[in-house]
Amino acid sequence: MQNSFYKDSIVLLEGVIAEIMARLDIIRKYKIVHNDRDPIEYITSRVKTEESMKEKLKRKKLPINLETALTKIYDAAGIRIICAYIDDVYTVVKMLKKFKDLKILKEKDYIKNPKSNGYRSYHIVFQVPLDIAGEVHPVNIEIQIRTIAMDFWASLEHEMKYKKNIKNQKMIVEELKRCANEIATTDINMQAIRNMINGKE
Ligand code: 0O2
Repeated sequence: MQNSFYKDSIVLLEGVIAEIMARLDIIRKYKIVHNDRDPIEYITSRVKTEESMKEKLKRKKLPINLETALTKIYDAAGIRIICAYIDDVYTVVKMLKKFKDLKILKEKDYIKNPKSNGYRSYHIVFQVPLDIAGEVHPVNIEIQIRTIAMDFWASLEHEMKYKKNIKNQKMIVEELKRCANEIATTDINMQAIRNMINGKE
């Protein structure tokens, strides 16, 4: 079903994910070999489903076609990097920015500037020069980097977004906001404790 919308471009979308995953894998292994801390807990990836892409194009009042999906929407290919601590998130951002061939198209720090609903995450969209048999294809990928706690919250909030006719929605939204603030405080406290354990404070 997905192939019918993305057609031959599925190779590029899966290719860009594989390319970034491979680069991250090498850095992580290199850090471990050199007794440096691996800032990443785990990584997930996905090609946005045809249904979700069409819904997003519609929501943004854009024409529903492949060209627009690949150029005007930045998250047809997406990677999510989950870290234990807030400092790790920024270490990963620095790590990614060291790839000189990746062009930053968009960057949003929803950790320093959380969304009004409480959403926290660091987003970067890169344009990656994907080399396929000597032919370079510029392909966009959205990378979301966040803590385990932020990810836990975002998964539940995302579930609510896609459910219709939820009872007590107003109360749930308020509760989620309260939890987001509690989680943010816990993330900061965990970081502070870790710094103390490691003699940084
Ligand atoms: P899905 O179903 O996860 O793919 P913009 O063009 O900047 O106005 P855009 O392109 O949506 O908006 O960019 P943004 O804000 O960086 O969001 C991109 C993705 O981040 C979203 O994709 C979500 O995955 C995630 N995200 C952003 N805001 C929220 C939020 O409030 N809650 C949760 N749970 N996730 C969020 P999609 O396509 O909206 O959704």
